[in-house]
Amino acid sequence: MTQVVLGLGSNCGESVSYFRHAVESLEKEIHQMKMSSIYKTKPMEYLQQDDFYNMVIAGMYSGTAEHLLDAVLDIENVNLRDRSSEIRYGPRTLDIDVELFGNSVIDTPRLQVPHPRMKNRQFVLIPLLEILPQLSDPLTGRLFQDICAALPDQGVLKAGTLYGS
Ligand code: PH2
Ligand code: MG
Ligand code: MG
Repeated sequence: MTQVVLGLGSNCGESVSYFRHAVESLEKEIHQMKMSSIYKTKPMEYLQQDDFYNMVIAGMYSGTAEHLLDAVLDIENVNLRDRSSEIRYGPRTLDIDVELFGNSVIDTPRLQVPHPRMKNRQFVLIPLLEILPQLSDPLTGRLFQDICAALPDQGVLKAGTLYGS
């Protein structure tokens, strides 16, 4: 079993419903799941869009990273993700990124893990640290809490939880 970390994001449609639906689907694949609160976050990389909701889940997974990627892409599709009509870094109903797959370092055209931008993104790091405060970056060994603290404030605010507030 491998400890995996997934980042969820949404800024169109019924964001919290997509998150609930995604978590229910992922619970079939991922054991001992931990989930962060939901955060309201300022858009990064492509700024002319609505604020996002983001959360992070982590747990134990027994398959390969490729299989996990297939599973999350299926879940995105079921939740109205339409890649054919979208702009890079732009609005989406549901985005699920594989942030970490144990300490594996994967660099293929389909999948890069650790996610190449996670270290710059408080919308990933802040929810991640809520559930796994002692985790460190497989590439450098640095604690994610130190990486996160060194970033400027990016406007990541706790907004509630998946099943209540
Ligand atoms: N996802 C992006 C681009 N920018 N900004 C925030 N705050 N949250 C996201 O999930 C996000 C983003 C591309 O996937
Ligand atoms: Mg993404
Ligand atoms: Mg993605």
